[in-house]
This record gives sequence, C-alpha cells and structure tokens, in this order.
Amino acid sequence: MSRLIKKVAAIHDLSGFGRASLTTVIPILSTMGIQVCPVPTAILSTHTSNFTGYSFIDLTDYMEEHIAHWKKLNLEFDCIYSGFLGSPRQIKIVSDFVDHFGHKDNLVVVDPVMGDNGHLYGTMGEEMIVEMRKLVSKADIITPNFTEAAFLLGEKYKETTTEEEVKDWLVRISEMGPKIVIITSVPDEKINEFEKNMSVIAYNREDDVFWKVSCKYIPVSYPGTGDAYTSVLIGSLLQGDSLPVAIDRAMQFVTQCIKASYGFKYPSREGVLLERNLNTLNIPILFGAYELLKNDKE
Ligand code: PXL
Repeated sequence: MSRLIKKVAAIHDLSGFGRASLTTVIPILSTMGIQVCPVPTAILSTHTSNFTGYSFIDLTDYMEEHIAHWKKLNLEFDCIYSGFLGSPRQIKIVSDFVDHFGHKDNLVVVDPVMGDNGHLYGTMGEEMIVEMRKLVSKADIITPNFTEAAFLLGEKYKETTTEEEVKDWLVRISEMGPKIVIITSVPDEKINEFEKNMSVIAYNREDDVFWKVSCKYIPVSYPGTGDAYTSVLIGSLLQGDSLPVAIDRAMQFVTQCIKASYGFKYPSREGVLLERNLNTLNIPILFGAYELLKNDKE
C-alpha cells in the first residue's frame, strides 16, 4: 500500500505570504501526484525578499521532536528534499535526517538556498556556507543557482560566463559528493539585457554527461522560483522521467509562470502566479528543448 503514492520529506520554512518554500513545494508536488510530508524549519509571516518587518519563529528545537516521532513511526520516503535553512544547527539536523532516512533507493535532493544575483540572503553567513558544503556532500542531486554555485566553490560571482567555465564548476562541485549537479540561472556571454539567455546546465557524474536548457532572459526576479524549479524537477524524476526531460519540464514550468506574471506587471515580491499554471504540470511536454553538451574528454 505504501507504494501507491510516492512520498517526499520536504524540509523547508512556511512563509505565509509570497509563494516561496512550502507554499510552492506542496501545490506543485501534490499536482504531480506526490505526497509532501513537511518538516517545517521556521514560520514567517512572509518570505524575506523585499519585505521588511516580517515575523519569524525559528523551529530548530521543535524539528528534533518532529523527526524523533517520524523515526519511531519508521517512516520511509522516496525523496528527501531540503531548501531554505535558518542556521548552521538546522543544516546539521538535516544532515542527521539524511543519515537516518536516506538509503540507496531514495533520492536526496539539497537545494543549497543561500542567495541570488551575486548576494547572500540576509540570514546567511560564512558559517552557513561551510555547513552547506558538508550537507551537499551527502546529496544525490543539488540545485544551486549560479550565485550559490559560486559560494559553494569560493569563486567570485560574475555577470557573464562561458559554457566551459560552467562545466568546470559543475565537475568541481560534483567532486564534493553529489552525483548530479544542476546549476540554474546561468547567465550567458552577452551582457545586453534584451538579447541574453538564461540557462540551466546539469552534470551527471556517473555518466559523465552535461545537459543544457535555455530560455530568453526575462528582466525580473520572483522569489520562490528556485523552489518551483526543484519541486517540478523532483516530481518529474519521481514520475520516472530522465534527467534531461526533468530539467526541461522544470524550466518550461518556471518560464511559463514568470511569463504569466510578468505580462500583468504582477508585484514581484508576491511570487509568480502559480495557481494559474499548476494544471500545465499534467499535460505531456509537446517539444523538448534540451541539448546534450559536448564533453571535452571525448
Ligand atoms: O527559497 C526562497 C526562500 C525561502 N524561504 C524564505 C526566503 C526565501 C527567499 O527569499 O526568504 C524565508
């Protein structure tokens, strides 16, 4: 009976307004036919991007009781998925969670949420980066954006990059432990706002292959789109898709959500118009846009 519906343990905060973390993860995975079992890390009135004066309760102490009960129940998950974490101690709790509930047949996905557009979020610091490097070493798949990839490697953030450089970063990050590394929001070589592309580039260390999906850059940034991306990716992989199809579906969904919102000049801090787009998760993708990148070793 337990195999009827796949289960994801989702370790994220609950931000009441603004469509980030659990309020994005739950609707997406539920729509894709997957059960979400949350481990809440904190409760906030809103996410922290472009809101001030938000209320915040840190649930680090509570998380240990929540997880202890799950251990007694001997719960099993098809995937463990962590996102925004509030403190170095929380990262250690997630790491213990992975040691206990992770096994060779489930998927450990860590989205090392730390910052965007070259900057760390207000609650992040050097100690968080050090702990996050340890956590990513235990993951099967990680989904840093370009800024987070730079912080993981201790590289300087840049506004432009080349495919060769991103491939080098992907291989170096995968050497930290994860089998699959997916870097999102990769800028390209052009700086002109209206011509440039935004890409997702993935590396699978076991097969030694790189995959890329690109779309035209839209000059706006919505919080929670990273959570939406990783949620669709997980849903797609749990539905049995291959890695390139999963990175493609996730990119198409997020692009669709951004375009739906941008067309209305929707206030960016409220997140994307998720609810208007959820049903597109249930139609088959009509065309695939992914490419296989040349591997220089071949
Ligand atoms: O993953 C985005 C996110 C999640 N949770 C909180 C945030 C953000 C981004 O700003 O502030 C609390």
